[in-house]
Amino acid sequence: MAELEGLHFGKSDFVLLDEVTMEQFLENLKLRFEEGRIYTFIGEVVVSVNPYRQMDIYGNDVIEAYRGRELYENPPHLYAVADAAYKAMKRRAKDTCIVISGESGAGKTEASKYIMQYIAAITNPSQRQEVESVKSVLLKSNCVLEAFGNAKTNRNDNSSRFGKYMDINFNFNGDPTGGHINNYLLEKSRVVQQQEGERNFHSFYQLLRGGSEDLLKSLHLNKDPTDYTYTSQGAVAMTASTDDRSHHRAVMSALKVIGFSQEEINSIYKILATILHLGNLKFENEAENVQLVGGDLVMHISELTGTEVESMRKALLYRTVATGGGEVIEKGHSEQEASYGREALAKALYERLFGWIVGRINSVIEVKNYNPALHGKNTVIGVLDIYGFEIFDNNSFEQFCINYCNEKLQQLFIELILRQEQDEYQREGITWQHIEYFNNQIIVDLVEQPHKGIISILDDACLTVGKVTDSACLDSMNDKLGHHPHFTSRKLTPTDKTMEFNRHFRIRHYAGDVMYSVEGFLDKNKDPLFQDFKRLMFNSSDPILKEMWPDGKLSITEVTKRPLTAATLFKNSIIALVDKLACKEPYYVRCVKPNEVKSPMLFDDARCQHQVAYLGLLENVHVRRAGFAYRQPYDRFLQRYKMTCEYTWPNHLMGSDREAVEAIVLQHNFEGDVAYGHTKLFVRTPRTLFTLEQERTALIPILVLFLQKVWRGAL
Ligand code: AOV
Ligand code: MG
Repeated sequence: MAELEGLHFGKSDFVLLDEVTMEQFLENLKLRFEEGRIYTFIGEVVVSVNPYRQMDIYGNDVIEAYRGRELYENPPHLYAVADAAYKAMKRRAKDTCIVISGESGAGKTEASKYIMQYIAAITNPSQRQEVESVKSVLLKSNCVLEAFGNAKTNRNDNSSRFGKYMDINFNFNGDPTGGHINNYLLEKSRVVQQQEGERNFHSFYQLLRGGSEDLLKSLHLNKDPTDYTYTSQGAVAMTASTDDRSHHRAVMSALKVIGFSQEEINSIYKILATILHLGNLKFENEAENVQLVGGDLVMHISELTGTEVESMRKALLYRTVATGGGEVIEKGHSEQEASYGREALAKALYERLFGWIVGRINSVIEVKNYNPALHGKNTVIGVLDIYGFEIFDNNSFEQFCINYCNEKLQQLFIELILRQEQDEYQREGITWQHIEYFNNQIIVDLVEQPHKGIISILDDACLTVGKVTDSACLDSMNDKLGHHPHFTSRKLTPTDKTMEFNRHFRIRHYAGDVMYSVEGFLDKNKDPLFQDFKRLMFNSSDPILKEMWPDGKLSITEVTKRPLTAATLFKNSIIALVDKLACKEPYYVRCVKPNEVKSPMLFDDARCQHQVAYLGLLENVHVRRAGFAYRQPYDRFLQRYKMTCEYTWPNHLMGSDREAVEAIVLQHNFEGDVAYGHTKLFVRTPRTLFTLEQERTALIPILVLFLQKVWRGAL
């Protein structure tokens, strides 16, 4: 509200738009972006536009300005949302969560870091040592997770290639006592393959560029990333904005602050080096059997993984299989199988390393010895920074999972925003009119429904004995989903020239149509890794590596149960995530990417319009306006506007604040536009508050003069 006076910055809340149309919405967003106002409210939701430049709006003075204030007292900011979530948690002992969404490069991760910094800055005023150390681990964990989970993509030089949900626990004082990180679907295919213009995860380049000579020598590595297949395919080992060397130092120091031992850090680097060497292995066919070219690499790999050279060589070239009769035989790989097996191992090593690092951080920040009887209720703020909706030229299994996740979150958004509104009206005894909105449950069902959904069809195909091809799986989808309004394929719409025969299917997502190429779906879903590798790693002499491979304990004849498929594991984790979020009071940050070229100047209307549409922002404004755009507790309303009414200024003599508020409303003839709740005044149209604000702004100089005269004794 405070920003209402600065009208040339546009409307600080989209509910104040004269008309809720896409044109007006975009015009306001653009105007504010161009004026350097990157945040705008929709009620309690913050819409953020990536400024692509350093803004001087995150300093301690700004933090102080937002601390403990009400949302509408300051201009829109991430800090306002962070403070609202924190206040709800502290004052009302509510678990809250901040959900940050938007497409790749829209600014989610940066927003999550500012939110964490804000929470760290406003807590623990007495500087208690144990709280300070929890805070520093929480903050430092970002640096480590970004090193291992982020990479340069064509969309973002520091793109998170995993989803992150972090719970921060608080004691009754409102100080952080610990936390927990959940990670979702690391894009492990990047370890072995990068597109033109992209890089592998930062960690590899940081090690090569930043590691000391001694360290690199002990790992048998050279400094140059172009020497390694896995760090050179995208042909951009360097990026302008990524200083690998200084990041390496920062990560080393963060690991130490968090509490990783030197031995653990050594193991991490040994695993990274192993992966780089694995990528350089070459296989060659020799008289039917595949052989390894050059012996040194296998020696290095076995040294770094604490395994026998011979066992490593064997695992790379053969697999052990149990026959029906319980007999165990060794079967030589084809060249393709050997190469495939090596890639699967490299990906699994990295994925497990990442999972282990997250687990290790969790073990440090986990709340220990918390006794609610002694310490009061333990409350939580969750922060979700997860990949946004993705539409690429070629969409594969990863995009399918990511977009499904966004469908789930969108549903939660609509449901919670509506539910919250309805709950509040009910609590305050106000009648509420139902709002129509697109319920995307139908798309969620298309993907996740047992027996009928796409994931289930994929799983069935993966479980089928014998060779099932991707296109046979697509046939099965066509049979079962042909009638579904949000699913189509070339076979179902033969005249559609945009789809290649039998390879593509299209889902009509809430955010737009996405065409998926079914190629590789089954393999990525099954995600097979030869048991020989698992056993080998489990038998490593490096206890840390061994710890990452508990499933290697089983011998070949004991492995009977098929592990869950990748899609099902992901589905289960997302369902659990949604359950976690649904029981918390949600706060939202919706990030918009202004252009594709990382420019601080350019507001690309078409791109922004698309994002506003699929983030459901207009719907959000409608929902907010259809009910009552604003609500304020009587005492606060009175405090702010009492100067606009003769019966309430400077003090009222009425029985209650509510009656005094009624007097203000009556004096301005706003009766038709408000409703009186039990504790709050509800205002339907923004214009009402707007008028009051204008009147207040006009009165302030007069009052200031008046007060100055009083002080000087002139009156
Ligand atoms: P993302 O998390 O939404 O993408 P980031 O938070 O990594 O996007 O932001 C991308 C880049 O935009 C950052 O590296 C900054 O250069 C710039 N940026 C974002 N927000 C700000 C800000 N508030 N101030 C200044 N610069 C900013 V992805 O992780 O790719 O979905 O998977
Ligand atoms: Mg990110």
